[in-house]
Amino acid sequence: TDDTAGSTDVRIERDGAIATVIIDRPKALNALSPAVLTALAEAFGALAAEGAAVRGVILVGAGGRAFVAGADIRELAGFTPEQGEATALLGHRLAAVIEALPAPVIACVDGFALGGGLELALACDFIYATDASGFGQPEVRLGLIPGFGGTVRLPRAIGLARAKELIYSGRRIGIDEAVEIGLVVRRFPDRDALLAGARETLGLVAQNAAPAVGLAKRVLVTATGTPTATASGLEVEGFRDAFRTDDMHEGVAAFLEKREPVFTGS
Ligand code: CO8
Repeated sequence: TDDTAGSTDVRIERDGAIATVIIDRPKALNALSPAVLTALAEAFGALAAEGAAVRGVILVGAGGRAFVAGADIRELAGFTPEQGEATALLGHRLAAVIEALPAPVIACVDGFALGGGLELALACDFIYATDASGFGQPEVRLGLIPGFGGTVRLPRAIGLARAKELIYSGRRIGIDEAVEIGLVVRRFPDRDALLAGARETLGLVAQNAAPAVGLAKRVLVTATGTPTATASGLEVEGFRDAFRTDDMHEGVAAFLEKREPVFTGS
């Protein structure tokens, strides 16, 4: 494992082609200050710059009590409307960077994922979580609304009616309900099992053709929420682009020759 020092609140650990981005601000339950949002965008930007050398990313909170307990309420308290807007834009920009990364990003939730924390998890490709997790969009309890994709990605993840019920009530749900409604795709008994499970999945991803995984993510991210004809067009373009890659020709040749493919990531 190669540790790369980043900012004090966000750091990247590397294990070969798998990167782990750690939000390490446990005293505030990893709350997203503007500095943390900026550091996260820089971390994901640095991983994107590595291209096919990064095959998967795990996003996790340090401290064992929270993934992220939301925006930093202490900082929000004194904001003007314009500062609120700027912070929401920072969050949306971060989500765009995560979605633009060709490698899959798994949000590994162990503890609270609330408000902006749940929105951050929703900007990842999917969520794995431990039995000790709790989820919610409690913004209306503070007189706020979700500002970092909650009204956009939560309905896409769990359906409009369920998202409305969670956002209007501000209630917190546990792991049983989170799995039942499809917010969490896999549950684990504890943090070690959670991280091992995420690494195992990303290990499978890393065996596949990197350009194909990247194209699949591009289509899934950009097509979601668009009309059927638009989404289908995006899929056709992605399918076409796969034929431009060496790995596609290697993958089909290997199948026909009954051997294992040797992918190069190009
Ligand atoms: N911001 C700042 N500090 C926080 C936050 C937060 N969101 N959450 C917890 N903390 C701090 C507490 O103030 C406390 O600090 P201290 O020890 O100095 O008093 C410490 O973390 C531990 O917290 P608690 O003592 O409250 O721990 P409990 O176990 O009693 O409760 C909870 C844990 C339930 C998670 C509770 O802390 C809580 O409800 N936190 C706030 C959750 C919340 O409302 N989040 C939504 C915030 S609004 C939002 O996210 C808007 C999204 C728009 C984003 C725009 C771009 C980012």
